Amino acid sequence: MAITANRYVTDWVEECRELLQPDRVLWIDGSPEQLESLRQEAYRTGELVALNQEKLPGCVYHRSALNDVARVESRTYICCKRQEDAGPTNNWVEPEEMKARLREIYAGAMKGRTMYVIPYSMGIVGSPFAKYGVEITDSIYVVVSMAIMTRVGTDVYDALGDSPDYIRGLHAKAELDEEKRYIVHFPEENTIMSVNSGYGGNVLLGKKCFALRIASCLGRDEGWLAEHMLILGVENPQGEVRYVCGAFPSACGKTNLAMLVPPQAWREKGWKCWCVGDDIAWLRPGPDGRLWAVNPEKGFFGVAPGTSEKTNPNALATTRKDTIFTNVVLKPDGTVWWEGLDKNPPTDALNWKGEPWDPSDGSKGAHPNSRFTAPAENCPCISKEFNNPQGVPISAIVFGGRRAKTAPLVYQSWDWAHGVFVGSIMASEKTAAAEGKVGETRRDPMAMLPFCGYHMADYWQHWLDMEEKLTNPPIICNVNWFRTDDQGQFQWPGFGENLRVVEWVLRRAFGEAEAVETPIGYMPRPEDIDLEGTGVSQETLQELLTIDPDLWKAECRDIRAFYAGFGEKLPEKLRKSLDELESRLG
Ligand code: OXD
Ligand code: MN
Repeated sequence: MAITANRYVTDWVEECRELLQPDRVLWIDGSPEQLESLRQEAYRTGELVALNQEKLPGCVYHRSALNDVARVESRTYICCKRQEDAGPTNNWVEPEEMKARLREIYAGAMKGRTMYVIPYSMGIVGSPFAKYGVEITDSIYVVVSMAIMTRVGTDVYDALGDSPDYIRGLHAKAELDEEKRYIVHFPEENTIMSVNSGYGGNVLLGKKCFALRIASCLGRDEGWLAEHMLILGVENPQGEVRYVCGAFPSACGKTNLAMLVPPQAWREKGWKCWCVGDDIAWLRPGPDGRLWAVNPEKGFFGVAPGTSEKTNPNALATTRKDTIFTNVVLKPDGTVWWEGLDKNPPTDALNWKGEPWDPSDGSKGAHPNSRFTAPAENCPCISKEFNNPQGVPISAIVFGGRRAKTAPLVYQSWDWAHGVFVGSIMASEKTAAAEGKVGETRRDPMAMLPFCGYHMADYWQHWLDMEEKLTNPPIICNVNWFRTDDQGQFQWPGFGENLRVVEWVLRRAFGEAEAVETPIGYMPRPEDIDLEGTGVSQETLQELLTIDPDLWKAECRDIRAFYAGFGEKLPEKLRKSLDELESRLG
């Protein structure tokens, strides 16, 4: 029985039922009893494995198919009417043609299965920031994951009333056939369709699909920003909390920064850090002319390998209860392990594929993209403002990437428009872990390349247009924790020590710190960053704050080539920022 009278929901569910032909439809209400009975059912079929309830209460284990372990950008589409609206960085197919293609794959795909209908909210139900969604799926893993990552419950239907204003998301595992795998967005129809995958990033439709790709289009139309950003609160010894948002491509320590532990000497002085979000920020101009941020999610979908007591104790603590582990090592005592957790790989465990694993044979036990799906409220440093429907005021935005030589430790843009330029030229050098040539740079503007639901140049223009609504905008900076010396050794210790840089950024935002002008922007003087206890010398810091004009001239040529790909739509202000940068470099 439908648990909502909203016709826009019931008609659509009926339409999907006719197409996919499930044996039954189950309306998810989000109650603990219903979720528990679904987990029990999934234990029986093997879709989930119960973990050791004494050591990991409420935790479960899941394996995805071997061919289905990551987001598939090559199979991800933005299907708006005009190709030019999707832009050169998105895959596009004409919407009706795509729907016909998908209908064939969906036809009968839930025969013998149950169709689950999940009502969920991104943001606090009833808040001015909140947006609602309904996801249809045939996966219990998706139901229980959505219940961690989003706010699932019948109150979503109450808040929606009889309005059509919700995002439709249709997911079917089908045959998990990678040749027929599609992650498709119809931004003009508020619809997402995902098929032939069971991997979180492709099927938890509230996350990348809704909260970034679809929401970026909603933000463009409604005057706000949906960003791939962490939100961090920094509390000084006087008890004042200042908030920063940060965008980083993958493998740049974004989750670690979101849950940063201050250096010991700073903790002793009373510094504290609070996590509001680790992945997505929805940003709106407030009536006070500041930019206000909420994290629309309710959980963390974090990469497990590399997470340890040393690198990120807060993330690790978050996963000790009510967490779903995917594609990690399963130990015989019903606990889990992954590379980088500690130095003691288990010898009698199953690897992520479910095979007996011998750590000495050189193979990895956990998949490099294995994940934990954990409630944000488990996090020891979760912000008191996490559930504040108004969000938090943002004083600074930091963009970052992994650059061995080019980018300094930190620099501040001249103003908002120049900050948009700084975000648009974000880049990261490939590490051995990623596909492609080591050292090759991949431009990833605002870390949104795979997540912007419309033409990237229109998105930059939208960023530029936001300035008008912000009488008190955040400052915009760029950071780089990954500078190396001539021997290839990192020059900056990173992790908790990054607070020393963030603190300068936040003092700049309040006009409390000095800076010098350089060709690329404002930079701290070495004495502006507290090095005590880092082991970093003044000379090294000086090097970290020095730029090589020749590298930057080459960088400008590369940016020009990158910008050329956006044609006529490239905003004039960005072209001008590039020209000015080149002329300052001489
Ligand atoms: C993520 C990603 O999983 O950015 O957060 O890929
Ligand atoms: Mn992300």
